[in-house]
Amino acid sequence: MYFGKISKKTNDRVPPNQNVTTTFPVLHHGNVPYYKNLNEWTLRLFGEVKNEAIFTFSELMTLPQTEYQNDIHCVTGWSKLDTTWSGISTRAVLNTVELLEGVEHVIFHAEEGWSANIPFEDFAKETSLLAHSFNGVPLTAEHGYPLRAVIPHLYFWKSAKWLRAIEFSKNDKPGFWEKNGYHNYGNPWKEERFTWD
Ligand SMILES: Nc1nc2c(c(=O)[nH]1)N[C@H]1C(S)=C(S)[C@@H](COP(=O)(O)O)O[C@H]1N2
Ligand SMILES: [Mo]
Repeated sequence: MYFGKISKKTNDRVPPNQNVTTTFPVLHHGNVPYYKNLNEWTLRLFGEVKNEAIFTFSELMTLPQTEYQNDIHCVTGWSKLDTTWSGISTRAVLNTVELLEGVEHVIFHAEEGWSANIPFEDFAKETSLLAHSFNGVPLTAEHGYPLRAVIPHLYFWKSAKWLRAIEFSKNDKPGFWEKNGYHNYGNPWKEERFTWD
């Protein structure tokens, strides 16, 4: 009976047509950047903001740090439960900028011009974060070192690896996968996978 309860609870956590994996697959388009020196890296906040901001990695590390545990769901069909990330909550990031009126969308800009769009509301959700560590150790290059978005309530393609800028916008700007047929929002519970099916 005890195990029955546990597995029911687990099933409630797995969106339709997803399979739980204990591995950690690596998925992306383009090349993995290998930073030798974090002096080469900055994070820019721009768009509908009163003042643009550019953070070095060490400046970001002075912001309040949080550890989050959540489940992630990739559109290709794997889900990974109880992943532990540490970093800066998007709310803490928002405390550093003064937004202009009418911001409704956020666009993550990564290396090589890759991008992903999410509604502002989803960016500001309390479970959304910018992660620098997974399971207590810095991200590997393949998983997004030095900083990636983690937006666990949407399919994992929204969770930009190798994040370099965050744009606040009045208008929506579909990103790399969204322009290539992925759903614009990507709710795993509604199976918002592709626009061609
Ligand atoms: N910069 C960048 N971030 C990206 C991608 C990408 O192609 N480029 N792919 C996304 C996709 S499709 C997935 S499923 C996840 C995979 O993250 P992982 O490799 O850490 O599992 O990263 C997302 N973030
Ligand atoms: Mo993906």
